[in-house]
Amino acid sequence: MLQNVQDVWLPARFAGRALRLLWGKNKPVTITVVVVVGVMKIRSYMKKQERRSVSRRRRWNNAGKDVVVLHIPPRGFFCPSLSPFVVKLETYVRMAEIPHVIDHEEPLGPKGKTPWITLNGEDVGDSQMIIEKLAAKFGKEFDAHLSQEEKAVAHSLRIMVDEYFVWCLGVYRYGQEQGRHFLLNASIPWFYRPILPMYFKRYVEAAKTQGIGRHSYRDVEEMGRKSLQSLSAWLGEKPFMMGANPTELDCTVFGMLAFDVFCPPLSPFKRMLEKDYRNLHAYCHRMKEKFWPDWDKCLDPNRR
Ligand SMILES: N[C@@H](CCC(=O)N[C@@H](CS)C(=O)NCC(=O)O)C(=O)O
Repeated sequence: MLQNVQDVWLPARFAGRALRLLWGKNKPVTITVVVVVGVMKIRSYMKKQERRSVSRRRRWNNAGKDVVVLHIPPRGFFCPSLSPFVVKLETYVRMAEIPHVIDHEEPLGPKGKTPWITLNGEDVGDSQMIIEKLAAKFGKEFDAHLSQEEKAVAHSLRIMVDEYFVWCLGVYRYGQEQGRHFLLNASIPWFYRPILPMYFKRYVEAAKTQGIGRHSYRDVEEMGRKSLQSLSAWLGEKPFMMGANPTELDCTVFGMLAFDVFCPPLSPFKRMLEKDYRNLHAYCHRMKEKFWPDWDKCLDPNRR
């Protein structure tokens, strides 16, 4: 480390002195030198990035026939991912026992979102589209045995969780709590920290466009409660959402609730799960035990 600091610091001091000298003697030449060196540095950085991206792409495309490369952000301290959609997809891949490798280098995919996959050289984004594609390709449609009515219920519950309840959580986490959960649950590189408030602000704006972000925090909490109440009532005494066996819907529900069940800080939703909807709480533990026996090994050990 000390060696590295000296490697950078000494040449930088030397260059600074040389530039000061040159500036005193000839300003136009100094400016030209700074511009030329700057352009050369930027070009060499861009070339290096290009080479890295080519080698990464080669690695992903050569992962092996029918091996899924799962592109996701680095692990969390208490939950393998802070993203409900990542936990959803990874749970599905485990449920279906599809061979896969994890990539943390490029978490944002073709749609600018995480998770995404590369399969036999093809990139696919969006957890639901990926699950449907994998289910068809590997013959792992866990809801194939359901009646049309049951499929309709499973679809509606999935939409409630993925497209509605997620906003209730987001308004709480990014709006009311201003992203505090992020800092408690994952190691965020120092250079990302100044950008985070911008990301949270963008989310709050998106929630306003969606509509839910225009309600008071109290109202949003109650809207979220109704989703949890519905899930809890539907689950009842069943081991899994659609009966005795797990289906795709379980990946969605577990993915969305895992954070509140397993991670700090205490939130209104965590409290609801612990006090009012205990069957959902127990269900999350059941899902974790069944599909994530290596849960602890999938956590970031660098917890402060
Ligand atoms: N419908 C997408 C949603 C994915 C999503 O919203 N991911 C979030 C993380 S939870 C994300 O990538 N956010 C980054 C951004 O929007 O810039 C899916 O099911 O995969």
